[in-house]
Amino acid sequence: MPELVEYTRQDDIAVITIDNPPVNALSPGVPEGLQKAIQQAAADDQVKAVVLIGAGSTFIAGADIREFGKIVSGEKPRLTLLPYLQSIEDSPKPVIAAIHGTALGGGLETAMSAHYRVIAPTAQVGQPEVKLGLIPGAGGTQRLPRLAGVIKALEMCATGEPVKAQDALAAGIADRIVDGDLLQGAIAFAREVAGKAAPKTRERNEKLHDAMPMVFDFAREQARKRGRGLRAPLAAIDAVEAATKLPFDEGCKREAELFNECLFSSQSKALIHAFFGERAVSRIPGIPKDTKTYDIRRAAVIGAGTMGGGITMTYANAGIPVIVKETAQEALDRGMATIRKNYANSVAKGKLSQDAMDQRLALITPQLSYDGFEQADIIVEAVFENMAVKKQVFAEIDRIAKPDCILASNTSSLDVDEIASATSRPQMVIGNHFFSPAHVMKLLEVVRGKASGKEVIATSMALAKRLGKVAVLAGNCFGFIGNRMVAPYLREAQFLVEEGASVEQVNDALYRFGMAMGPLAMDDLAGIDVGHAIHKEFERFEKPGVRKPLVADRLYEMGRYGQKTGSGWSKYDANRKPSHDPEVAELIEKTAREAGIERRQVTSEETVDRCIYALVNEGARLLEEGIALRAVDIDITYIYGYGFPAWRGGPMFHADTVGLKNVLACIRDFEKQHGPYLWSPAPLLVRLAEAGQTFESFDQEKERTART
Ligand code: 3H9
Repeated sequence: MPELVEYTRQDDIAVITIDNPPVNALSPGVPEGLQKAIQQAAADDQVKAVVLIGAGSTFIAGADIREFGKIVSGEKPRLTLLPYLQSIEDSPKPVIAAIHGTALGGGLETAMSAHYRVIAPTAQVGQPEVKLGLIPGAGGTQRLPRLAGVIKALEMCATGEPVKAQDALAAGIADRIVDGDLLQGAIAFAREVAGKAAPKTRERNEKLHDAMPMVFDFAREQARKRGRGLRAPLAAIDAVEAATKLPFDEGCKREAELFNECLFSSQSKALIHAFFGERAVSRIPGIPKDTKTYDIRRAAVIGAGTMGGGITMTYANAGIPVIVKETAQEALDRGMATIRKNYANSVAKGKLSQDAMDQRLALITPQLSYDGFEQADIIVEAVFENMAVKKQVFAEIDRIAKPDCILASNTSSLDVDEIASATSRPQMVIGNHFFSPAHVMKLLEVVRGKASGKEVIATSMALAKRLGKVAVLAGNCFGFIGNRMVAPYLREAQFLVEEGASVEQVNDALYRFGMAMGPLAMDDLAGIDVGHAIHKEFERFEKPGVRKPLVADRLYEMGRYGQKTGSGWSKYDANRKPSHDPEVAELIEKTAREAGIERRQVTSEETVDRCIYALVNEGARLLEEGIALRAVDIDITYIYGYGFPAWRGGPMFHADTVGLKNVLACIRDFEKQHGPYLWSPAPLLVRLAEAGQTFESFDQEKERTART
């Protein structure tokens, strides 16, 4: 086994280097190695001080997250890093942590156990554990308030947001910023402090008195608002509060109790699943990491509407020059005005500087012609969701684009192969489905047509990262992963209102489940006209005689397109705040009466089960068909594209957590009540439930290999 911690000496200074690629996590062997190296330095008469540094691109990125699952399953004993870190603080010779890259979680806790911290100007430090449903568990909630004050510690531990080097210096977390060579700067610092009494954070209590009780009340109120339903931020606040009431060791005990409570929670399992999932979706079977990618230096977008405008901003935000083309001056002006307004709003909120806004706008070239398209490395079509229109656009760009230009469609549902057939180069065609607002939403659904080249797929996945997106690769079918699943989800939401629930009850039940917004609120945001256009394309797949939702089409006929027209399922004021609309309630009742649907009381539980299990059942079909590569691809699609609560891990992970047998039993009940066409359980769900397995364990690649 390679040494994870290396001990060397530069004259009178011991240098301890953590070398555990890729991020120097505190995996088994590292804390032990650290302790041993500290002892070695203590025993070495030549050594006056110790520098602790990370090899590679970063200091320590925290505990090894992969170990947590093993602890929860009982495979490994509970993790206790405290004694190891205590041995750093107890070192008789001053220890200086030298931070570059990131010192996160257990990494910052290690650095805070050292007597001093020097930091590279580009480095960041943070306690991001709450993002994994955890709290700092190696003294972070006790040491950070002693170094940075209670308010800063609350902010960092409860939000999980890192702070930059300058901020760390100002807060007292770092003692010095080192420009230039970090190791040499740290050694110079070590020589300055060698022989002096070293300060111990556990003994620094003066900063603990800057907190009044209301500080904690305020922090809790903020945490509840920010993370609806989340336990960890509240536990982190409790632990920091304990620092102000208990001696250090007692505080650490309280921290450990809270840490363990969080570690064994379903929220933490779900968030850790999402953490690794976000990284797993970039691994595509059959497309190795070293697949050639195209260099994307210039982009062009067709359409300056809501989607085209957002996509244009996304490219400009990533520093890529982009042409945006419209067919009429008025539409182009409107699109550019929206782009300017969006940027100006960010400047007004202090999220963007005026300079940055000007630079981004300078990267955008609005125009009515195809001039310059011949130089674009990628062209993204974002026109109306209609096959004939899209094919015409693709035929046009095929004539203009250079041979190695990627031709991407932002279609949210249409057949990518049919779109590609309008060109002479289907291998260069791919779906790049952005989510509205495209410059904000993190998901990019990359849709592979049957001819899409490997390099084109690899480029899209890599480009997404550059654009600040998380890309999920989907196969080509109507609606791909996201919208194919959303169809039955919205269908059930609409059936429920026809059966007796109010629009508000349906929205509220799913909101309380944790969705960013209820399904009918989402329909109003996305646009009932957009749903209608998709529905028209979808009609050919419908089976005669099978129940279908009736109200949305009527809303469309009434011109109630949702938020954009001030009315849809709800009424909206000038600030887009929704309210109950009696006209819609009446319309729903009338429609139900005419269709002979008996109205009844609908519970929140039924509402959630019908909507969420409709998602899960369709997800299982997508998984079996190979449209989604793995269950986690569906989960990430829903977390980043549809506001599914990350602390439930996505729809498929949620189903695994509930237990597939329970999900299947519920779906079978719905099948009895509402008929097999809508509710017959997906064969994969039946198979996994009966075998006592999970979606997460299902390996579609293996199945495919076994079948062939
Ligand atoms: C903690 O510390 C609890 C403590 O209080 C103590 C409790 C007792 N462990 O993100 P990347 C992997 S909780 C294991 O693509 P980047 C990652 O999966 C922890 N693996 O790189 C990926 O693997 P693969 C608190 C980890 O440059 C590879 O490293 N710390 C860990 O874009 C590269 O990662 C955190 O929450 C880990 N801790 O970003 C920090 N971290 O190549 C979590 C990463 O196989 N990490 N990996 O897919 C991060 O935020 C980012 O990884 C970081 C680098 C910013 C460090």
